[in-house]
Amino acid sequence: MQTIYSEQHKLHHGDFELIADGLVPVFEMPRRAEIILARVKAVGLGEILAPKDFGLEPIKRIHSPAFVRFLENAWAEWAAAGHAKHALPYTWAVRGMNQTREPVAIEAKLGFYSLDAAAPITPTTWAAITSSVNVALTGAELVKNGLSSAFALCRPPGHHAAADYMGGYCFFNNVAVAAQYFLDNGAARVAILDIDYHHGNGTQSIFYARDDVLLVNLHGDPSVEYPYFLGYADETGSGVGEGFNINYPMPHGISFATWFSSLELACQKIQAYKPDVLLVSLGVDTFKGDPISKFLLESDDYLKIGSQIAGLNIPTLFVMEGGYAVEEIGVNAVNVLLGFEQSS
Ligand code: SP5
Ligand code: ZN
Repeated sequence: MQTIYSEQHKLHHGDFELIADGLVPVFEMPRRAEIILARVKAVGLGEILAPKDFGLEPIKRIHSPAFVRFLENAWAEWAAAGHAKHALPYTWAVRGMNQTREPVAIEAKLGFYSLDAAAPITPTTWAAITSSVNVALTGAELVKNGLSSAFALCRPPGHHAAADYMGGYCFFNNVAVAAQYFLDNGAARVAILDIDYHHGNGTQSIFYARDDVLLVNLHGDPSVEYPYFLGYADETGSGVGEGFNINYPMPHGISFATWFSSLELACQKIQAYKPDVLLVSLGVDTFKGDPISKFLLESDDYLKIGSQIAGLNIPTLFVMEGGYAVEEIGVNAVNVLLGFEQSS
């Protein structure tokens, strides 16, 4: 399997994120991608390719022009306002406040275009997030042109980002942009399987009213787990999209066997949909050693996940999302790909 990777990811390295313990050093760091790349090389997974530049048009098929403009200019505006530390939001428009009028002050724009204070913007974040999308799009092009699979080693991740907000370490929704690319280049139906520990709220929100994308999410129960405000089982899609959004929320501490039975159900739904292509939002923060998560998967379990996905026999693009047990992230992520290859 070919891997698409760019050194440009290193240009995004935020300093702090806000969690329950206060401002803490970011969990989402460059070393994550470096460890995965090292593992790809160590096992000889396949060729490693640099991304092509697809420009902003494919991004604007998913994200609003105003949001794209905000991200492109955010650091310059933040610096011009006299701030030196990495940019984080701290005020949000909640129920009853104006959620549609873009404010002028960059401090306000940050809250207007975000879900939380976990996606810090640095002077070079823009270069990294556009590169991460290009990694996903390059993988999509390879699969569109006939490869049976590819691995987009995206960083920063994307599945918490919606059409017009960032959050949860995510800025552009890489997997959503890639899915739309397939649809714009000949595919009639695509499926997205999101196995990151956290619900992919951004991807859900982007495709919620559509029937050309089947989205299946396996994740921690949002009543007790981030992103808290989306990801329940009764969110099944709206309008023509009714039935094309499927959530499998699961409690903290769930066994792999129970988690895997949800994956089997997910695969049945995907099989029945008969998609032209499958995209996998590949997060390995389900690992027992993950510092911010509460599932208990072990490294060998990831081989079985890959094998199960291969059983669908659909052209597949893997898109990297979360995973914060940094030293083990390479083994865990690449085990999914090895399990897939061994059963293909
Ligand atoms: C892409 C991705 O996986 N984003 C995840 C963002 C999660 N942010 C919220 C983390 C809350 C952590 N709370 C537990 C802290 C334990 N010390
Ligand atoms: Zn996650």
